[in-house]
Amino acid sequence: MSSFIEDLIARKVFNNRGEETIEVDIVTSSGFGRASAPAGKSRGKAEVTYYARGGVDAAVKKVEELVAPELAGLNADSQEEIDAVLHQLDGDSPDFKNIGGNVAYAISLANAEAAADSHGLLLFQFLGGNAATSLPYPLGNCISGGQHARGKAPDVQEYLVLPHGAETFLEAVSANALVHKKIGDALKKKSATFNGGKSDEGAWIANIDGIAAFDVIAKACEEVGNELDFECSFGVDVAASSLWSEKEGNKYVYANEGVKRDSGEQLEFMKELIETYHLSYVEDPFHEEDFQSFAELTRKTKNCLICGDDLFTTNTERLNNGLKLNAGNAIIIKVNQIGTLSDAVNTIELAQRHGYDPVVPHRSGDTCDWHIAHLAVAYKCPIIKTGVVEGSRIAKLNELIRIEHFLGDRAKMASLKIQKTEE
Ligand code: 2PG
Ligand code: MG
Repeated sequence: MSSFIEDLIARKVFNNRGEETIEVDIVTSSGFGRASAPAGKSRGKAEVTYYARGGVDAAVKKVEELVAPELAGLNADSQEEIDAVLHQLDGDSPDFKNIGGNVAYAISLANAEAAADSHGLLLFQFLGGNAATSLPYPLGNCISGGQHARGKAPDVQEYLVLPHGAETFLEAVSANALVHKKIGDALKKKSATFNGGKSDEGAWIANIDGIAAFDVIAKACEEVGNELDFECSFGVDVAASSLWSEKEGNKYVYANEGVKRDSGEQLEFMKELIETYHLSYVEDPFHEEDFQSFAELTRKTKNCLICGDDLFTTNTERLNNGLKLNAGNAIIIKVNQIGTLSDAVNTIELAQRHGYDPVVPHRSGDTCDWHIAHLAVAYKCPIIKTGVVEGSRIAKLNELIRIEHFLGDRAKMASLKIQKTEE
């Protein structure tokens, strides 16, 4: 079976926000791969550029005229070589500005899938081999705030359930669905204006204050934990770069709460939330340049993943800055923050060598592309962060249910740093 690239086709498709995005098909002599790129709304400053001038239309043309002839005839099995050609064609810009990071993403992932298919393998098997048998825990977005919401929603961007006591992926997904539903019911009772509105990620949007949101999700997790007889904890993505304001005198501005916090107060606030609600996961509690505060919070808390998203932007250089200080103990891996699969794998490996847990997430603007499900299994990422409901989220969860089913007796849940209380 050979995996030589015969054709590469690009087209414009749409994501769940109705925004244009790029989809790429790669045909080899005996296989086929397809991938489409997601898009973030609360982006890190250090993320690569999504598209060069001219947007998706210009990108489609460029892929067909410039990239396709260069990749034709190459072996799709050599992912690193394919990704290196993408960097070369981009003129090795630091931010993929000439080709576009989302274009590189779609080509890189379509190539990986085409190579797997050429060997008659599923993507996670091809990338991870026989050792790829552990399923990630689904970290499910239940309440949206910040840049992902409108109205008087909480300032924190995401309230996320983590069913860390589940013994199977299917069990974990069922727990998340139940927590999401209970939260919807509770919001209906709590807020007169709640009309069942949801964000791009399928999380509820309600006019409640931030602390009320903590209480609602805490109660739902406790009830579901009791009903299903395993522990459900929860966490947040503060997305603190969106709250940070130099204009306001270097403060985190919680507009809906009507509170401003300086760096020290933010640290205390985060510590207090972690302790009060036994949070198992906190993403971006500080703005993207504050490595020091990440390090301090990591030192001062236990049994909680302190995860960098905008802080690291899947970039080895930024991760190295964090490693020097022990800033955080987990890292978000978004392939389209950096461009190619090979770049993202370098970051995952660096993180794992230093004991940081890689967390693979969706983006708020996403398609039904399910590749991240395979990446989580292939590279032993203990958590996949995605929504609980909504098509582009369910596409990833259902793919993991299929993978778990396919693995049968060999399937196990990943090991998490969070301890179960009975242990
Ligand atoms: C995040 C993501 C995904 P966005 O901040 O982690 O939830 O948001 O895709 O808008 O950057
Ligand atoms: Mg984030």
